Amino acid sequence: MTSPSIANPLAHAQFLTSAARLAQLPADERPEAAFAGRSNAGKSSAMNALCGVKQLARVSKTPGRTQLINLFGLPCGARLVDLPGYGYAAVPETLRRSWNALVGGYLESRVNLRGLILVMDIRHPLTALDRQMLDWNRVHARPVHVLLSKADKLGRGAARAAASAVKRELSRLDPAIGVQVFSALTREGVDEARAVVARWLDLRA
Ligand SMILES: Nc1nc2c(ncn2[C@@H]2O[C@H](COP(=O)(O)OP(=O)(O)OP(=O)(O)O)[C@@H](O)[C@H]2O)c(=O)[nH]1
Ligand SMILES: [Mg+2]
Repeated sequence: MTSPSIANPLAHAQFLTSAARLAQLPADERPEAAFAGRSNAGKSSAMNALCGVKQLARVSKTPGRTQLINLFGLPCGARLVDLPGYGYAAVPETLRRSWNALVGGYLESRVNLRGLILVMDIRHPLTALDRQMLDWNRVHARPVHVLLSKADKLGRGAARAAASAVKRELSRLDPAIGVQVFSALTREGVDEARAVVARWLDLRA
């Protein structure tokens, strides 16, 4: 349960900078938690919900428009990272390749990345590219937590069944991967997801 007396450890996040290339990222000495997922899966909405602001990360109705790594800073110096989405069919090959270099490079090289929130539309989980993200991430065996977003689009029973199926499937890959139902719209699962990120970043409310 959310209590107004409990402060949000992810409050007061502010836009820091965008990077189109790895070289444009800020020095990697501060802890970061990254949000990844298919275009339109609800990454920006999830980040906004966790931070408790409406428009921190831009929410787009046009899939695939966010092609940059967007970084947000918390007052303590830790950062939240909105990674560009993937899997949008109309993206040309050159763009696909630059996305590979940017996101793959970030996941493989970023030593201060403490954990990866992988956002999947609960109606279309575990795409081939979601699995590729998990593969890239496995290089450093970083914690992964899956948000099955837009749960409000399904009934409760169907959402629970979808979550169990994804859990079962992922536990074969790595039993440590967290999986939860999430909705930025109804705020279902916001507290649980926020607690995971706060733990990764050593934040206290
Ligand atoms: N019903 C419902 N719609 C949602 C939810 N989360 C996001 N959306 C909608 O889904 C669309 C995409 O949301 P974004 O948060 O922009 O998705 P994204 O993954 O950041 O998309 P890109 O940055 O383009 O990759 C928007 O129209 C949102 O309003 C949710 O929990 N429930
Ligand atoms: Mg986005």
